[in-house]
Formats: sequence, C-alpha cells, structure tokens
Amino acid sequence: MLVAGLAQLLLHPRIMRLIHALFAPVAFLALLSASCSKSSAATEGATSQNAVAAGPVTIIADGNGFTPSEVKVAKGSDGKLRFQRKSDDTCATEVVFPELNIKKPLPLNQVVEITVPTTEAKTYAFTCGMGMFKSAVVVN
Ligand SMILES: [Cu+2]
Repeated sequence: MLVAGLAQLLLHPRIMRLIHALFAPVAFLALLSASCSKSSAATEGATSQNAVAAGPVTIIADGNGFTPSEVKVAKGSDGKLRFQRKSDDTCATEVVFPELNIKKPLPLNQVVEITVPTTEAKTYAFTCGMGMFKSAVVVN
C-alpha cells in the first residue's frame, strides 16, 4: 500500500515537473553534447528501421513523452510535423526546438503544426518545456 501510494505520488504531473526541473540542467547538457556529435550513436540502432515519411508526421505527446521519439523527414519535403497531446498526465504540455527557436504550447487534443527546414540533412532535437523527453527530427 505504501509502495503503491509512493508510485502514485511520483507519477503525479506536479511531481514529474519537479523531477524534470531538477534534471533539466543535466538534460540540457546531454542535448548540447548530442547536437555536437550529430548523426552518431543517437541515430543508430532500433530507430534505423523508421521509414521516411511521405506526408505530415503525427507525433503524440503523453505520459511516455513524444511518440515516435525519432522522426525522419525527407530532405526537400515540406517538413511538416503535427503534434498532438493526448494526456494531461504529462509534462509535455509544450514542445521546444532549441536550435530553431521554436517553443509552442500543446493544448490537450489539439493538432499543433510545426514546420522544420528540410534544405539540408540535419538533426533537430526537440523536447518538452523542461528539456526532458529528448527526441529528434532527422532530415535526410
Ligand atoms: Cu518535462
């Protein structure tokens, strides 16, 4: 009972935000180092099976963060991404693309469209407002 109560407390969005606030500096540093060594280890492995999307890509924000957490878009495509937050039980109530200076709120159950540049092969990181839920758009 005590354990269940503790787990519930930890899953509470406010607690999650607090945890994220504590970890944000660490995540930020990780983000910096990730963007310095782009297209290395981060893009290898299981994610390599993702197909290049033909149309707008939909990214779901919920308690698990962003799904899919790595999105591939074709170079020269319109670069449109559709974000949709499907849960209040998440701190991903906004999406941030640090390199593109994009920060947009994600109202519950609303589609928020974001366009990334596709003129060059590049990886753009995106996160929740606290810099957690590290995700990326890979243009190639
Ligand atoms: Cu967060």
